[in-house]
Amino acid sequence: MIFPKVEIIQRYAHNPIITVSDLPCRSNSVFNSGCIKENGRYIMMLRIEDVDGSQHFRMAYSLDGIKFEISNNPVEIPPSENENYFELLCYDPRITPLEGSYYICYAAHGSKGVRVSIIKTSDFIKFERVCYATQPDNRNGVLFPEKINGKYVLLNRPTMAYGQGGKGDMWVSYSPDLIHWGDHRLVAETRPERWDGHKLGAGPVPIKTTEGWLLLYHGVYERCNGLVYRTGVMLLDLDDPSKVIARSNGYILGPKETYERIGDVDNCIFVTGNVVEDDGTVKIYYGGADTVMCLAFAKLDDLIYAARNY
Ligand code: BMA
Repeated sequence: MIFPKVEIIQRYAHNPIITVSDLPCRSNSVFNSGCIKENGRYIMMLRIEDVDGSQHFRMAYSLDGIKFEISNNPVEIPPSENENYFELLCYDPRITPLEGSYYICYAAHGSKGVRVSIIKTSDFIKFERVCYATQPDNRNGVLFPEKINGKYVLLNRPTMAYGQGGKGDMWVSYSPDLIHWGDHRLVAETRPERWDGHKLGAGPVPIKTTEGWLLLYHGVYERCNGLVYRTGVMLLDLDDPSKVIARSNGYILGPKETYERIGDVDNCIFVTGNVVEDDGTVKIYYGGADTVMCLAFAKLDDLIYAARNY
C-alpha cells in the first residue's frame, strides 16, 4: 500500500508541555497522563515517577489545555486489601466521565502482576475504590463514557506470558454494575510484521462520532534495540464495540522529535488523553519517551478519515 504524504497530526510547537521542572516535588519523570475537559477546564491526572522509582498521581488543571497548574498534593489512592500484590506501582491513568462521576482506570502493578484497577471521584480530591476489573496480567483499561445496550464497557489487554515478550491483543469486557466483568471478546489483534505487530492497547476514552467510536490506540513493534510505541486509530461499532469498522493500516503518530526518541524509554509515544474542541480539533495528550508530557492536534474528521484510509 502507498500512503499519501499528508500528516493529519501536528505537534504543539513548544512541546513538551510538562516536565519534571514544572513539578513541585523532586521527580524522575512525568508522562502518560489522562486528560479531559469539563465546563471549560482541562483536568489532567499526571503520572509521576518519583526518584525512588515509585510512582504517584497528581492533579493538574488548565484553562487553555497547554499551561497547567499542578497540585501541591498527590492523589490519595484509596487503600486496597491487595496493597503489595497490586499497588506497588500505579500508572497510565485514563479518566472517563460517566453518569456524573469520573472513573479512573489505571494499571495496578505489584508482586502478582498487573491488572486494571478502577477508582472513582466527583471532585478529584476524594477517591473511592470501585474494583479490580481484570485478573493479572491485563492492563490498558479504559471505560466507555456511556453504557452500551445497558452494560458498562471496558477495553483491556490481556497479556501473554512474559516468556513471549508480553504480547497482547485488545479485548472488550462488559459489566452490569462496574464490578462484575464478563462476556470478554477479542476486538483487535496484532498484525504480524507490521508497526503494531508486537502488542496493542487502548489509548484514551473512545470518542463517540456518527461513524462509530473513534479510538486512538498504541501499537508496539519489536526492533533489535527494543520496542517502538506508536499511535494508530480505529472506529468501533456504536452498538457493538467488539466490531472494528475501520483501522488505520499505518500509524498516524510515531516517535520523531528528540523528546519522543530519547528518554527513559526511547522511541515511545503513549497516548492517554483526548479532548474534542467545539471547532472539531482534537487535543491529543501523550507521554514522550516515558519522560515528559506532550500535546498534538488533529481534526476529528481527519482522524475518522485516517481510520479508513491511512
Ligand atoms: C507500557 C506501559 C506504558 C509505557 C510503555 C513503555 O507497557 O507501561 O506506561 O509507556 O510500556 O515503557
